[in-house]
Amino acid sequence: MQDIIKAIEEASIKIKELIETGDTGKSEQENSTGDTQLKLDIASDVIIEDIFKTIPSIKAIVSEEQEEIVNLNENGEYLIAYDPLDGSSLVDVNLSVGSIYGIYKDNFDAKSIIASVYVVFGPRVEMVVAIDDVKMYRLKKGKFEFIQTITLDEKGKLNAPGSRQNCWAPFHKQLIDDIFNDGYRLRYSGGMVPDLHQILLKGGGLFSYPGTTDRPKGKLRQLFEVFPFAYTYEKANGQAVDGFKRALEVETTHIHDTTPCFFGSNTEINRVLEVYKKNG
Ligand code: AFP
Repeated sequence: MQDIIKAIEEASIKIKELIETGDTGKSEQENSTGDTQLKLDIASDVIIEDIFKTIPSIKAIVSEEQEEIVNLNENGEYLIAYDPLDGSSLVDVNLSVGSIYGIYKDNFDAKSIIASVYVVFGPRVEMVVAIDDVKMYRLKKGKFEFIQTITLDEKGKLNAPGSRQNCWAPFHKQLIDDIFNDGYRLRYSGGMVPDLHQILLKGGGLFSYPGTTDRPKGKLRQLFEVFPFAYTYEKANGQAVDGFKRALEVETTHIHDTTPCFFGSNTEINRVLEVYKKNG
């Protein structure tokens, strides 16, 4: 596993350079769900794949930017699903973005995830590794240095409500309004990595990207985005659900499946479950 963490560190240093100097323009290509790929998406994907190809313990990889699974080493032990540069559309407006990695054993599905890593590219570059607990490292003079172990409080103060509000179910709108009426602060950048990182570091709150009338299955991808952060939030004493059950109990039928998702500290997630079970 340490060879994979080292590989992610190496890729992240190169992606930092790419973000600072690379072309933020659109490419001619589209990804599997018809989104026009940014040149940064493709370039960061190439950086990661080229490095992972040199790691014998990696059996296969799948990227949010690619259609199919890429088999690497028959005798490899681990499967990795990753989002090379999530929120890449925010780079040209100079907002924080990130890379997300889910490390799986035997299958690409929720119950097979055994570790998760995400990297935030913001004013500083920070990597958060979740295996048995959740540890944060910061890039300093070309090296990732341990900073702290992260644990969520029971209750938070931040609310990050995603998706199109005019497509929300009335009971979801009521839930989000009630949470703001209880004094929670709005913190939503449009990049799930910095948004979920902030809630983790500030001790708690709620990030939500529900199913909506325009996207009943949500927008965020199970294997590349939701399951890795669900693993991290659970290891940090928080929760991640789809509104009705643990996100890590969601079934995957296609590698690019999406799911509604809610991440947060226990108080807020229990509130979501209560409202969704009553209304959903
Ligand atoms: P992009 O990668 O297309 O910028 O989307 C970012 C993202 O996947 C995730 O990081 C955000 O939380 C979410 O989508 C933002 O979606 P909305 O723009 O619908 O709020």
